[in-house]
Amino acid sequence: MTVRAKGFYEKFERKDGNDRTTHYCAGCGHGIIHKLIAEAIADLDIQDDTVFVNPVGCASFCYYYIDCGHVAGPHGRAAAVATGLSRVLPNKIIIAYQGDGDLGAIGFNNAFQAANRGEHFAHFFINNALYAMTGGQMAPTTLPGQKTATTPYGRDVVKTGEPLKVSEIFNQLERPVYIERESVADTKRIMQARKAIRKALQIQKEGKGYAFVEFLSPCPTNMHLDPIKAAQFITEEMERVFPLGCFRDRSEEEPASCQEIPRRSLEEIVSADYESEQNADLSHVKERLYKLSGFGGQGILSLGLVIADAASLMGRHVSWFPSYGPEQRGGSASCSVVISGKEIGSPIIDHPDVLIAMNQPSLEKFLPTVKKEGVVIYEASIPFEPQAKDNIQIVKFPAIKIAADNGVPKAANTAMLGCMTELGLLDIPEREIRNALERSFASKPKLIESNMRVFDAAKEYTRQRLRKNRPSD
Ligand SMILES: Cc1ncc(C[n+]2csc(CCOP(=O)(O)OP(=O)(O)O)c2C)c(N)n1
Ligand code: SF4
Repeated sequence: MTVRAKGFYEKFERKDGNDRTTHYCAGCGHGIIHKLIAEAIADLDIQDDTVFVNPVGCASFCYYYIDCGHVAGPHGRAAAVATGLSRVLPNKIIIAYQGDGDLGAIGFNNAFQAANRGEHFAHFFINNALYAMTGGQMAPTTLPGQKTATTPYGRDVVKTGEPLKVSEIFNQLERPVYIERESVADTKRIMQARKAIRKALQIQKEGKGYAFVEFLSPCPTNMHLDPIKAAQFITEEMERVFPLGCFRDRSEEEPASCQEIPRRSLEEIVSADYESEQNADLSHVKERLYKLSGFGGQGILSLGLVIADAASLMGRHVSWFPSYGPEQRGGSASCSVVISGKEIGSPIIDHPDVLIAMNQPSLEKFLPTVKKEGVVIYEASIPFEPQAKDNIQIVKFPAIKIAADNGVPKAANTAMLGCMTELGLLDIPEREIRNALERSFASKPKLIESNMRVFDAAKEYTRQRLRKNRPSD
């Protein structure tokens, strides 16, 4: 039986299929680097205290293998996620792991700013000179003349710039404590890489600050080379552009150069910053679940944000959970808002108390999910008469017409907000709702007045025509 390296899971049970092998191709540098990190975590006895931020790229699945805490960041955002984690978990070891597409392209500014602030985490940067996971496109680190899927005639530096030397760039910054570039192309180099990983993690263990290690790493599959030739490419071609070595090691200096970032535990932050809210008695606040839905472009997500904003400034616990993607291009969009007097377990709503449906597909989709005695407000122009059951109250409301009649056809979401307010569905003083609506137009102040007009007209319509149905009465 194969014996796993220390720090790896005994079996890769999170991985579908074969739980004995990794998903990496033969000769891939990621597997080597994972092993070095896993062993270092175990040897430094920090396994139970380590949180690993996974990238998007071939290494998205680090969490299959390395036995420690894991968080998956969005593409390019590992350094931002690591910043948040290291600030609220000051006694933990945080590792951000990123490829050269993830760190050098979409996430460069995140990474650069974290290095510039000297955040307390170990930052491992895997430079294989291309985007591997997506099929071998040019990365910022692609060598001049290197052929990739998007540079079939070789990278033309006149058109696309020179390879980004991230270690050299970070070395211009004041606050990083340690910066080193190594390679995993052969055993001698792997031993240097091993040392660099241990150093970066030791710096974390001692709470000294930001440590960055870049690895030149083979990707035989997308380099279209066998593993031996891919390793040669690293040593003979990549090292010429990206020389190996330690750029900086200030770990033995007095703490002055390892400047301390104010870090407070989550508990401290909650008790200091939200003391008044903490002390406020919220036991009377009933949890309410709102599902807001319609076409992408109807302002559904913004409507949810206004409600969430108003409730959060009232000291309520709030979550806002959008669902979009292809829906933004004309399909259905929705968001879930939870307002509660106690901490919220999950932002996902299966059975809302209140459903706002601005189009027919959303009405048909979410109506069957509404709780008994819940409320549904649907856009009056939808050519569909929902049938009430389970004591669900159904309100037909001409949001689009009211918005258009008041000169802002796009403000049907604001009209819905007016209706919800007047029907007492929000349990938030109207003043706070108006403030939140106004804040939502902070970058477009010209729209405040017209939206207030729509809000008032919607309230007036509701008072005159629907108020007798006020669900909370
Ligand atoms: C927002 C976003 N844009 C683009 C993508 C597509 N994408 C997935 S991985 C990746 C680049 C991966 O390259 P790299 O960071 O170098 O990692 P590697 O796969 O080489 O290890 C891209 C562009 C995505 N998932 N999300
Ligand atoms: S495609 Fe390249 S980087 Fe991705 S697993 Fe295979 S060898 Fe590794």
